[in-house]
Amino acid sequence: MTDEHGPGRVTAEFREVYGTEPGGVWAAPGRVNLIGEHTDYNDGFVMPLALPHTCLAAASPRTDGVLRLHSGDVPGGAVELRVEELSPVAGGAGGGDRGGWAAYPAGVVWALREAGLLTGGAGGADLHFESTVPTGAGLSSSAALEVVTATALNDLYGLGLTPPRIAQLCQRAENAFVGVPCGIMDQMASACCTEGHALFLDARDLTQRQVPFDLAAEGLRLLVVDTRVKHELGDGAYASRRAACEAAARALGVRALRDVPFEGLDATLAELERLGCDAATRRRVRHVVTEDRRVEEVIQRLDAGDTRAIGPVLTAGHASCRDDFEISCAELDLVVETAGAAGALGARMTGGGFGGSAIVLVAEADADAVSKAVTEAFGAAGHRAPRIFPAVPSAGARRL
Ligand code: GAF
Repeated sequence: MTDEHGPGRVTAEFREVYGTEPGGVWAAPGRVNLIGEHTDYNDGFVMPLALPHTCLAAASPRTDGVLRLHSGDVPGGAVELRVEELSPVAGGAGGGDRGGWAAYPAGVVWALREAGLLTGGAGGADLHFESTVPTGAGLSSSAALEVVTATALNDLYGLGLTPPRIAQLCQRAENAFVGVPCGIMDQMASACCTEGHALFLDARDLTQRQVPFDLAAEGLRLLVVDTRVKHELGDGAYASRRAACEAAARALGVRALRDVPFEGLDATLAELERLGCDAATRRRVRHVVTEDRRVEEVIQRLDAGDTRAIGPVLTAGHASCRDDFEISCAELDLVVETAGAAGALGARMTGGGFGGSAIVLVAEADADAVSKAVTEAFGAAGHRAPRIFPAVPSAGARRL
């Protein structure tokens, strides 16, 4: 057995738990989002990149319709379920809000069956997971767990699913089985990102483009600052933001807020006021419409080869998340303010918000000073020390 997070260790652990050899080992990464927050469920644009941190799964198929799930990161034995009994209502293993990590992989198996992809006794499997994606940090540890499960079952059962289809089924699992009304970004990031690139995604039709994002070549670094303030998507605030956006789109008679043109934004906001929409909802709309525009600006600057120039756009995105979408918190704001004052090129919260992580774009030469300034500011404010590490654009889900 090896101590390293890798195929050797999960294989050895699988053997120990199940007493047999696994049929293979798969990996799926966590992500940070460069820009495009809360735009995915508004059919808009996002731009995540995969982290080197992965959820690994060692897995084997079974022929008796039994699903066994074991995690090296959670104390306790394997959870044992019958595939045919999985239902979003009963939850089998219990849902995200219904109690536990096993709902994510169980939900994926349920979603594959619901889509008619696993029939008869198919779908049974033994799975052992180990993850280095920090949990509750807004870095998509849940999506990594879902996507590694679907990728492993796709191979084990020869389902022929493409990465975007895998992402859709994982989103279905999280929405309907776990009960979290997330968009498609995190699952697409985990399934489709490639090394050295950010993923420019149109969340309406899943059109995607791999955008070269070679920070080292430009003497830059993207830091992740995990504030260690627990972020929890199931707590209702995410759902209420989503509901406000959908209500505004209905009031305007458009399919989604993506269809509100940036150029006519002031007129749209005036129209919403006339229709009786409250001020908070109008701010939500302004965030979504301006955020889509910021994704386009980032793309233009990256296409022009000017990565440094995306810094101010990231910082403007943070202000919009903080003031208009109201999903930031004191710790995230402190990262952005302190990093900016210490010489960072730009910074913003990343992911769902209400805690979790921020990203900081910084010249390599300034990275240590900026990290130190942020850590000291946290100490002075009486916050727990943040965890800071570089985001190296990494590969999406794969068999190892
Ligand atoms: C969470 C969700 F899961 C994503 O779908 C996305 O909405 C994000 O918050 C905000 O951009 O990560």
